[in-house]
Amino acid sequence: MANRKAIVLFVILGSLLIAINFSYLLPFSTDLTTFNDGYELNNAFPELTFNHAVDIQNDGYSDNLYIVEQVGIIWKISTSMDNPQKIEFFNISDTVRCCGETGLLGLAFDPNFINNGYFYVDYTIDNPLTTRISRFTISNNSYIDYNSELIILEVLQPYSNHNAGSIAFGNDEMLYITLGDGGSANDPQGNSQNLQSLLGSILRINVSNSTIENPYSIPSDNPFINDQNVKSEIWAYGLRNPWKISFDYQSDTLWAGDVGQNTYEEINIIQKGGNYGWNAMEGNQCFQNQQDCSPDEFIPPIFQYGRDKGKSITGGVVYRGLLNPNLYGHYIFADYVTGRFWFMDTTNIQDNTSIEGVEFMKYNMYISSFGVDIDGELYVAQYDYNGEGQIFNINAI
Ligand SMILES: [Ca+2]
Ligand SMILES: [Ca+2]
Repeated sequence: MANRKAIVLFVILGSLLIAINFSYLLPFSTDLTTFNDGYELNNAFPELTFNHAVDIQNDGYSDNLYIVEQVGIIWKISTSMDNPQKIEFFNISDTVRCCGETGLLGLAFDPNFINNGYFYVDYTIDNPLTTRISRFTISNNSYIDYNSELIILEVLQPYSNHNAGSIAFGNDEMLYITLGDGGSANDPQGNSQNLQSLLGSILRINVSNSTIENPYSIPSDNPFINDQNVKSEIWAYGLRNPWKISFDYQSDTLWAGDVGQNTYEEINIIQKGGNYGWNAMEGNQCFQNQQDCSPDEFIPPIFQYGRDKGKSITGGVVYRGLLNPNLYGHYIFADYVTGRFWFMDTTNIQDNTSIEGVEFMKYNMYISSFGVDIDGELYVAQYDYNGEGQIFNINAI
């Protein structure tokens, strides 16, 4: 009898626990797969899949969208067609060292691409491990002569990770290049605070008169041009792995997502000559209790989040399109690992003043890049190891 009572009690208690657990867990487990607050991802090109997609760009004059695959291929898609095909635009897969954090990582079209056919890529080569930024030229009939490659800049990479690799032109028509701290962990070589190293920095160079002998020049208004002890290419430094920069051309602001080490992921507005703290600081906190850390010396992130929200930030873009009026002027970004999306209203932003990121979606996928088409409409790249990655739009529900 005692046993039977115990069993009955056990069943009742168990049922109660299950009921409680279900009522508690149901919304929570839903949140693990997807969470939407006002917006959702929609497949932009349902018929098309991509292999290790890492960048999305437009060419500044046509409705073509360019999807960069880390393996060394760039696909061209016409956004005005109903069911567009992907057309191979560029292929250096035989040259590129891929993958992990190496590969073809960045693409930028020359501000005068329509006339000169120039575009720029950032990719990794082996023996020795090197980041290379090159210019290629496309002819009028869309043919690329691979012999047109003009190497702009090469930077040795001490370790295979933290190569950043995002490149972009500003309103000033200068080329901005992101370089991570070199890699490994904790910046063991101290590159990010070392102004004699290009690593851990955002560079700014002039490529408007590039020749093989003089592939770039230093803009006369670069911050360290008169300092003999500093690499004059450096525009900003103290960055760990600025995976994705983008210009908001309307406000003339350069946005960067900087991937953290152990604790914080950062969004930064990049200023001329700015020191963003790494590896003295991680986010708003002194890194590993460094004795010499003086937070006032560094530019703090505009926004940071901790390990409860994500592990690797994917910097985004300021939305200036028409289809989502409520997102106009908002910077939109995500976490690569957790698939959480945030927006922040940049309308009244002031220098170095933090603003709140609003988490508005979560998807169970790896988000590697944001990009916009010629109309400023937003695209999101899903990174996939098996060639099944897709490109999405963000739309109001
Ligand atoms: Ca590296
Ligand atoms: Ca920082």
